[in-house]
Amino acid sequence: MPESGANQGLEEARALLAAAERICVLTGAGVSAESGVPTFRGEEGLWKSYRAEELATPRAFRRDPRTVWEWYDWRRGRIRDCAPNPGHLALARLALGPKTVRIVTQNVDGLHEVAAREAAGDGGDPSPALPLEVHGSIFRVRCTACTYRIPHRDPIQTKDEAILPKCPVCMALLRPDVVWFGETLDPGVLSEAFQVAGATTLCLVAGTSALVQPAASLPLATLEGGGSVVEINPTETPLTTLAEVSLRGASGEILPLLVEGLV
Ligand code: BJW
Ligand code: ZN
Repeated sequence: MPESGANQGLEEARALLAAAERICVLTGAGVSAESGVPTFRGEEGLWKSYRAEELATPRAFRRDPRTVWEWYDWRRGRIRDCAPNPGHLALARLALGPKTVRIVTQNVDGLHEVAAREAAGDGGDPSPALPLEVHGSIFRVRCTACTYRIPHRDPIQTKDEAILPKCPVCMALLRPDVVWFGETLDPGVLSEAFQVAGATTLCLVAGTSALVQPAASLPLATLEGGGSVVEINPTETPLTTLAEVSLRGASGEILPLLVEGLV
């Protein structure tokens, strides 16, 4: 039964987390909302009245690479100024603690990695808290024609199509190294994510509308494997009725309360 009574739900979720040997954490854009990163769906997800589904596609990039790069340049600028929030940091602390935890994120903003390094501290090993990024990274670019791929954080010049970034190897257009609608996810990353989700005792799902496949099916793999799901989201999602506990609220507030005492 989904449980939304604030305190009771929190205690129940805490008990599930405490008992779990292996935890898979699935995050979405909502986890970064309190850092100032816009989510995709809903009013605030709009940019110049475009929906993500109209811009995050290979077709949109083929038709109008300048507009698509302009959107990414705007988002990269917003994200560059953002820092991890208490939700990212709580998850990083959980993953660096005694339990076996794997963070799987749909986010491309890199904030889980920043949180992992911050939580590990100088000389600490952040690797247990580094996420599996199933939709890529907004701060990497790759060639549309060859295998060239490189980290890239600087602003992109988007005034004219002729000056969009080009591959230094073959001169074809560079694009953000993210997964667009209609594109397949990296098979190695995807199979690792499903393997982790299927073998986990608890899948903690935070800040995702759970609409975009195949990531939205990861918690279903946990349920099929006999594990349970705890959800954190201010609104209901298609996962809510399947979750053992569904906590209504902001992940930046709930996650620190949830992991308190476990790490
Ligand atoms: C808070 C909060 C706070 C707010 N605290 N929470 C099966 C059925 C139907 C369709 C498909 C299917 N299989 C594949 C498809 C097609 C498609 C798909 O899923 N479409 C759906 C829309 C129906 N999937 C694909 O095309 C995928 N490829 C694929 O499957 O290949 C094989 C194939 C191809 C074609 C046909 C069939 C098979 C690829 C999907 C790639 C998604 N890419 C994007 C863009 C990434 C790059 C970029 O950032 O620009 O990924 S789209 C966008 O959505 C982004 C996100 O990672 C993803 C998920 O969004 P997310 O994170 O859930 O964000 P929101 O905004 O939706 O939700 C935020 C939530 O936070 C809300 O619930 C808020 O309430 C909450 N929130 N504040 C906690 N403070
Ligand atoms: Zn190239």
